[in-house]
Amino acid sequence: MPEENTFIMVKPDGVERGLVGDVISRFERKGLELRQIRHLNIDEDLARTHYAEHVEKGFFPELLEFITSGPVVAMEWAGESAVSVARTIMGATDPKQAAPGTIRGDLGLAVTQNIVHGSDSTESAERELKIFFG
Ligand code: IDP
Ligand code: MG
Repeated sequence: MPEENTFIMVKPDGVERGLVGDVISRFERKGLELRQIRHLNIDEDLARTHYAEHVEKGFFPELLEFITSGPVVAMEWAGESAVSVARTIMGATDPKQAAPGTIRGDLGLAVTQNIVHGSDSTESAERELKIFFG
């Protein structure tokens, strides 16, 4: 199985609620490896770049308001099939539908404030890691 790198981010709700350690712990215990981490605020330009695929969607104004509302913790994680493994650990986009045992299933209720972002493919991971880590 291929070694992959993926981009994971604790969103403003997760940072505000003190869930950074819980999120990191879940990825560590799974066996993924933390490679890079930074704490930053996302401005509108960065939000539009990161969420380019969503800028025309109806929910984008709400997403923009949310993702720029406070600091985030951006990370690079590595490991075997890291992209899909991380998505499994995160759970479904809507925390109401996310399975128990997943980050979103255990810790969230609202679809916008869903605690964590994770790349959805190796191509997205490469693009997103470049945006946040150069
Ligand atoms: P993902 O984070 O599971 O990959 P995406 O479809 O890429 O989900 O959506 C990006 C983010 O936009 C979600 O994580 C969530 O914060 C927000 N979002 C997605 N769909 C909706 C919606 O229908 N209403 C409000 N916010 C949404
Ligand atoms: Mg996505």
